[in-house]
Amino acid sequence: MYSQGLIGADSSTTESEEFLAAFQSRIDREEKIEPNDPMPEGYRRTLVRQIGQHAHSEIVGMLPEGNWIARAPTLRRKMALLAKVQDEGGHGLYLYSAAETLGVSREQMTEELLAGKAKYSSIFNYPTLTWADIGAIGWLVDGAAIMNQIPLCRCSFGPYARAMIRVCKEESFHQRQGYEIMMELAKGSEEQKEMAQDALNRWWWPSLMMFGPHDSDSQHGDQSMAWKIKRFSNDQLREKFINATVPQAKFIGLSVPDPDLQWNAEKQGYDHGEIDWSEFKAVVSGEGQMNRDRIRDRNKAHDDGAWVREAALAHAQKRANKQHIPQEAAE
Ligand code: FAQ
Repeated sequence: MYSQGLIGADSSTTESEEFLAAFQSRIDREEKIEPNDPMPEGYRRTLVRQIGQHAHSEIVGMLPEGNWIARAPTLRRKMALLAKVQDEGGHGLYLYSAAETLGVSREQMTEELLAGKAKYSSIFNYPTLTWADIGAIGWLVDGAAIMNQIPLCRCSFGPYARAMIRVCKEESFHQRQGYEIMMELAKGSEEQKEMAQDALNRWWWPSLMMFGPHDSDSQHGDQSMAWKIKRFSNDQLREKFINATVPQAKFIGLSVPDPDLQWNAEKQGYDHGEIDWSEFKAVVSGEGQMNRDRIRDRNKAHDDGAWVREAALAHAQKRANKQHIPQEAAE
């Protein structure tokens, strides 16, 4: 999805087998790869793609929840949500910084996002219709994000792995605040319980889509696993998420909207129904309910923030000039 210019030309054909084997043995020895280390072009491109998409997801992911800050039901809920949305912005910035170590600039990545050319997680193209959606996002979306990101703390690329350690600590708080909202609603009035169930009904399947296509359809999965960028496949992580989350729903008296869901004692996990992959494909290709709104709102936020960037730049230039004068005088 990224333009060729951003990811870089594919020069993998010029890499010798010896070079590729030496790189693979570093990976196999669990050595961390750092930005200035020699690396196959395909490895660099995979990371720019994945980290860039991940960073954009964090930034676009601020929008559905940001929509509810002014309508949070209590001051405590408002403070928690505000802090969470701010954390997501911070996660985006760590991730853009990690991608920058691979030779792409944050400005380039931002331009791709604003032009609607960059991918970000499908989940953020669904609307947040009620307060219970904020609970469902924290519980399910952050829950799925944690399941996917804990193994990324052991990613072979150092800057991505280190960013993930900090991100995961914050995501755990996000998941708990979401589950707590759902728990309170589920034990509240009939209307509140219905609202919680309705949110679970709408967010369950999109949350399962966050893990990506089935392994058999995953274009990048095998190579990313061999390079130890990914430690588990899309389906393995999705199964882990289902197995962890179904008992949490039961515990608060909500039902998972999947008639085929059944405990399978032999595999010690749940059998479940199939995702609607046509919906997934439509959302990923820009036809989800909120794709256009998200890009429009990001562009507006970017334009509204122009004065902040200009002021920060002017301040930095002024400081640089000040520092420069005594240096010249000293010469
Ligand atoms: N949505 O070959 P694979 C968060 C694309 S968490 C959109 O299997 P891969 C926290 C994929 O990019 C959400 N596109 O790809 C938060 C590829 O397209 P490409 C973000 C998807 O990379 C919580 C194509 O399909 N988390 O933001 C999706 O091996 C609450 C083929 O797929 C991450 O990004 C999808 N769901 O595996 C924030 C985690 N799934 O590039 C605010 C890091 C697949 O060829 C509020 N990323 N695609 O055009 C990953 O772990 C991986 O990139 C996967 C996909 C697992 C997402």
